[in-house]
Amino acid sequence: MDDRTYTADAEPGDTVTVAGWVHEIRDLGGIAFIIIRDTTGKIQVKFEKDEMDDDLVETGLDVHRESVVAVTGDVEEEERAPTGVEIVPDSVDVVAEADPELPLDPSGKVDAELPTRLDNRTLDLRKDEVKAIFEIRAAALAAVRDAFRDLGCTEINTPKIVATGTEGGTELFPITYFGREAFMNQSPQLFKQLMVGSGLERVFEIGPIFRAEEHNTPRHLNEATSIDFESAFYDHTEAMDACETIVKAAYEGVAENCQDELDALDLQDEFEVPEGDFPRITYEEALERINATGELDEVLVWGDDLSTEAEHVLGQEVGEHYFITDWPSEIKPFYIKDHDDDADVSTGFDMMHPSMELVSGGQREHRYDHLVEGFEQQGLDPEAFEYYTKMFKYGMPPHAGWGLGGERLIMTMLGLGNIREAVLFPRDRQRLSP
Ligand code: ATP
Ligand code: AMO
Repeated sequence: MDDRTYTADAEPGDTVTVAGWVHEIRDLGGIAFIIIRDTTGKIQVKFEKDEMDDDLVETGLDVHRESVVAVTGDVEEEERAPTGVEIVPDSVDVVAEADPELPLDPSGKVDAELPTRLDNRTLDLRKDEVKAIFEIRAAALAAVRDAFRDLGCTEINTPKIVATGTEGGTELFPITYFGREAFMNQSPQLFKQLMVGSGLERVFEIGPIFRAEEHNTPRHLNEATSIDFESAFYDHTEAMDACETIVKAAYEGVAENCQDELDALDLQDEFEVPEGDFPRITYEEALERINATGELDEVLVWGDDLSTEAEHVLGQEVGEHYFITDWPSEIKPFYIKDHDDDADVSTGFDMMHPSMELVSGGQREHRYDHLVEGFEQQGLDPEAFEYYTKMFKYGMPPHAGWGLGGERLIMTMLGLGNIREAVLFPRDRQRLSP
């Protein structure tokens, strides 16, 4: 089947077979056209009714839009054709007929709401500007993988069915595992940490995380893609350096490889690779700057988490990617290390896009006694985590790392209004299929 020519490769003078979807049918009377679309572009097929075999004309023009057809014919130059060439067909084969009632219009002439698009993702992805998001996502992840390799990381895959949560008990999806309680993993956190004490030392993972988030929002998914990093002998500042490198690499990969896709999204002029160092501001300074704007109803005090509104206010102030460092220990998880000279302040950091949080990370508590104490302080049962803590008795180096939300990276990079647009088949509170 694949001795066909892609539409983009059809040159005048060639005899070709192109196979693809019927994008458009235009019947002007004596002359009619169908536009065929494949992954490389579109091409016009011309039917001159008086000059062509009736059966051929009938087969070509009775077909419904979005059917799959294979057309064999000569390629000719034609100024008036959308791409400057057209096929004069010798044969038309209807490979897969499409129902005349389409649930959405892939030519984009009729807009569809996001739920309709997600219910019919296959058709939705026939649109250039939708396909472009996923080509860009793939290019960004490829660049991220390369950049991790350049940093000396090994790619790992950790279990997604686990015995304990790590990111707070309320957001776990429980499952039954051969009669035992188990959960879908919220983060590779504990497993990636276990690797820094192994022979691997510096690792990354790109994989799914599962969170039973309370609310349906435009920036939360119940199944998301986490880009995780962890390195032995790194402190939190080195982890932030690595974070900056990876995020910039994602943008650079897209700038280098996705100009057509950026064009399809009308972003060719807007898209910019972030330049310079991302500012690093402390949590305390962040509170001061937010409070100084007077834009929030409440005054933020030490120990408060930043609400979505507070993040927006600060994002407006800073206007570029930035880090918030030195968070209060009490609002960071048990695995984050406190500063040696002030136990109230942690090494935890977040990396922010002006519109939302992209990354959380920090230096980790690698001292066995402190780690077990931390569990108790947060009301967690250290015994349930014994599979993790016991390895800290056998030589666990200082280490640091972070987790970056893959969909949020793409969403903010492309200015998408809803995180669901950056996932093929999103999972949210209402959506379990397709
Ligand atoms: P016939 O060519 O048999 O007389 P017709 O009168 O319907 O049939 P034209 O007058 O040639 O066809 O063209 C109709 C419309 O189609 C015109 O607007 C013309 O510009 C356009 N057209 C003709 N040929 C092409 C082509 N190869 N590609 C794009 N547009 C075309
Ligand atoms: P955190 O819980 O902050 O940290 O998650 C890290 C990043 O993952 C993304 N993210 C989400 N994206 C979409 N939908 C969700 N429901 C969702 N939840 C999280 C965000 C967030 O910044 N173990 C730590 C990381 C670490 O310290 O290494 C963690 O999971 O972009």
